[in-house]
Amino acid sequence: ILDWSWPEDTGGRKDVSFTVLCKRCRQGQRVCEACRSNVRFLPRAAGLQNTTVTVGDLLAHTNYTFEIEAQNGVSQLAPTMRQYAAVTITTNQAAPSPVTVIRKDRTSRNSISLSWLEPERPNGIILDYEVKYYQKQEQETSYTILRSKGCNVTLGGLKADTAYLLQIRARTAAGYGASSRSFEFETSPDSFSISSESSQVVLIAISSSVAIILLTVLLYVVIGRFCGYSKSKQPDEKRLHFGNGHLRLPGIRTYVDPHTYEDPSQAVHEFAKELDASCIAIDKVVGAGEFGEVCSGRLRLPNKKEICVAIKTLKAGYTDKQRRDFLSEASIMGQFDHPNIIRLEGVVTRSKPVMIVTEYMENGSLDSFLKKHDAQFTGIQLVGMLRGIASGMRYLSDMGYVHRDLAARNILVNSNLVCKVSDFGLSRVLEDDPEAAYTTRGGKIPIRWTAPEAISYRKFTSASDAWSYGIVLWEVMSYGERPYWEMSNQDVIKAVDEGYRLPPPMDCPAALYQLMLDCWQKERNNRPKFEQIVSILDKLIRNPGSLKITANTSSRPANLLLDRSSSEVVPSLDTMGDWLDSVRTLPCKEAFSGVSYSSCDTLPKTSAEDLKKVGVTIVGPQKNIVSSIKALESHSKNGPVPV
Ligand code: ACK
Repeated sequence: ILDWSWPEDTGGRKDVSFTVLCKRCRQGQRVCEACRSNVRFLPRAAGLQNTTVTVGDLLAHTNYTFEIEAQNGVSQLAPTMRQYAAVTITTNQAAPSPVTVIRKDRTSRNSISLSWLEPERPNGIILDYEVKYYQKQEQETSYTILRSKGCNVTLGGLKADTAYLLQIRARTAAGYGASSRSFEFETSPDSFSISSESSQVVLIAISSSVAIILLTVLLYVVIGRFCGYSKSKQPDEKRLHFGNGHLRLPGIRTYVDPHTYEDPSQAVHEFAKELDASCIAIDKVVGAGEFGEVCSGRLRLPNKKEICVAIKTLKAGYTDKQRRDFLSEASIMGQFDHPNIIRLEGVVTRSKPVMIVTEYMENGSLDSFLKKHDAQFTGIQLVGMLRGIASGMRYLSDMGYVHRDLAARNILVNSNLVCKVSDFGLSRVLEDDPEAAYTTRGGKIPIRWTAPEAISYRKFTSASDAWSYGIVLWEVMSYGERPYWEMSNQDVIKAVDEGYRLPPPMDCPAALYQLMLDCWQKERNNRPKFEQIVSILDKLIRNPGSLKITANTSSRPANLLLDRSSSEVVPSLDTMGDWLDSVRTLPCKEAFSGVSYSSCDTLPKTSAEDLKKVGVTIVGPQKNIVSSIKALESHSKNGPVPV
């Protein structure tokens, strides 16, 4: 959306209009070309009466220059050069299109070499490719993932004479593109056969090798015991999966719990880079964390460009446990590499204060960001943010990491509206969260965001993260409203257990409300997986018209929450009465019938006390009632809506 100001001098005429010229500028080229005709201008590109235009159908990750020229009836006669204001922008990266061409370069009994062509539309800088493969007969129940920076890979350790299926997808900063179609290949047959004469020799050779290996293992174990050497298995397993410059992920569990290390500070150095404090400049304090201040600043590494960073500090006087817990977040974060997960730059542990340095997110946490920009985003923008969060969560669940504290306050937003999951930790996550409350079983849990099975018997899984995602969805669509408003934690637990669910936020698209209800299924196996959530949101983004059907509930007895079993997402309501019925603010509606008010603008100024005097009790947020009356008024040709 381009906006500009009126020219300082209209030439003394009233017939001023504006023309927008679009140019596409390729990287490194000085001359730009006119944009293709498929770039759309709303309302149009020429003869604009207002000082704004919406430009659509631009390509991702492309430089555009827009020249805006004011003209009046005599502009053609002016001898001077064209005068215009210009703005150059680069569109954000998007997910790449699928890889379509895959070539088999070489096969052997237990390996295959492949290469492929870059996707037709990279839509950004390709960070890497994910190659997923599995034995055809195992039907994807167990698969291996390899990451490759280039367009070729060699898969080793395969079974001879076996059919495999393989898919490749590319990744840009905006996330993964769709996977390629399945590519089938077979390894060569096992030709290892020996004659009976030579078999004895081979058998002896094999037996001696086995004996040597066994002896070595025995020695290793004995020496290990003597030296008091013992270490968790998992980190070693993980290290084994690195090879040929690729991160190899067998199956899906690759997250390593730093608590499996006997010495957690070893885990930090395994997963996080130690930074020299002299490379960090602290600018200002931006917030407070459980362990100390959160600051913004800059990080300049040798031979690298300076970047903005957030710096979490550990306050002086900490205990050993506090230091361990503080740094466990870095050990976890350092294992992730995804555009929707906050990126760890490194840690400072060898000097004081101890620090965790991450990328800087200009717009801070999502809950306060949404409250600050109430009703200012389009549906597509909100779904874009939600898609990012779901994509980050899909990555975490693929890694076998359960977040346990997914909430809008733990999502950070950067200047491009990209949302990233943050706040990692183990026990710390919940200790740190002011929303977390002690349950009867002694655990500390953010009740409003947590699935019933996690509250009652601490069953935290990716399915309980999906429940929390449903709550984040509700928070986003209601611009940072507090889930269940001021109900007490005990009442929330009881209501949810009885089958009640949050109602749709005002103007919430039906498809998104349905997704929330699906995430809040009591039976955790019926909740959507993050993979499915991402694909549902992608479909909505591709078909923005689907967001126009909004969800409201059918008339039912007055109750703040919705019963999941009988909730039906029905199309939007047209009249004020319908809407008030739908949110079941019946006393409010009746009272309003007796109170004349000239415009909804007076309503926010009416205090809850005054409303009480005329018998009105506001259930749910007054803000929502006011904004919906405003919305109805703006649609009504006759001004204020009579109530
Ligand atoms: O809403 P905020 O401004 O965003 O206030 C909180 C505060 O620190 C305490 O957590 C802000 N914060 C945390 N991490 C980052 C980051 N990586 N970039 C910018 N702000 C951050 C958060």
